Amino acid sequence: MSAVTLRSALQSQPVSYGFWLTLPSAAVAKTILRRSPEYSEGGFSWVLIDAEHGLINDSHYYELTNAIGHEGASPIIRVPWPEEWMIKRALDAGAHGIMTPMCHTAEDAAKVVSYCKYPPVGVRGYGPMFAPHSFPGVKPAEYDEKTHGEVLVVVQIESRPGVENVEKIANVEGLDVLFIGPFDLAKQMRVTRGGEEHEAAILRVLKAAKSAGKKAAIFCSDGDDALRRSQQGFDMVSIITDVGVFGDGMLRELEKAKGTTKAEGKRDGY
Ligand code: 3PY
Ligand code: MG
Repeated sequence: MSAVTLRSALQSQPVSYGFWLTLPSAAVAKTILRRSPEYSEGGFSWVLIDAEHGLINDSHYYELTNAIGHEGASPIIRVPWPEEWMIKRALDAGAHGIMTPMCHTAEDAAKVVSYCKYPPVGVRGYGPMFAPHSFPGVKPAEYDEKTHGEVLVVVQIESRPGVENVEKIANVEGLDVLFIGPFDLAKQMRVTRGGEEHEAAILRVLKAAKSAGKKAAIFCSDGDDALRRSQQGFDMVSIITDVGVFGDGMLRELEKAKGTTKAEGKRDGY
């Protein structure tokens, strides 16, 4: 079994469930994970620490990766941009995997793989003083020898060139997961989210990932959306964001308190 929880989950579970952390709060992540079953019993195997659009920066990484790693899930950091130095800082702070936005070409993907791996495979700079701490039971030498090579490399397909080049991207060695950002995908392609072209692009990415033996993942607005995507064959789905739950949950209870419970419509946002 890999020290990277999500890698084990992707190998052993039909679907790997995760959620989006946009607040820099270990307490929020732990509260959710403590209440959930183990991933092998249907719980979460990963948490996306969102340093692209969330209120999270690299001074939060160490505490968040440790909190999540020790609750039995993999902390995956979405860095703001596919920059070498950003990826290095996220891995050194203890990320079990890296997600990068806006992968347009196979060259983009190959660079991300290279930034995630030590030489001779890649170019990652050396200095993992703190990286092993978020992997329960992993000793420093074990991180160097094995675990670093198992960190997950995830790129987001969320642009027209990304879709047009997706078969080549999917074949990049060392890349583990193609992750669709449906919101950017629609905006960048200038098509309607949920419309025919958008769905066709999503299915093309799914097919390319599967044909290349890679995992396919997608951001979902809620559990219904996540169920539909997993039934389509996605291996990894996020079910909602932390703030999505807080906002919707508070409103639902307020409506109940006022005796004005409304029928809930489809959730359609972040
Ligand atoms: C998108 O939908 O663009 C995403 O990146 C999901 O967070
Ligand atoms: Mg996006």
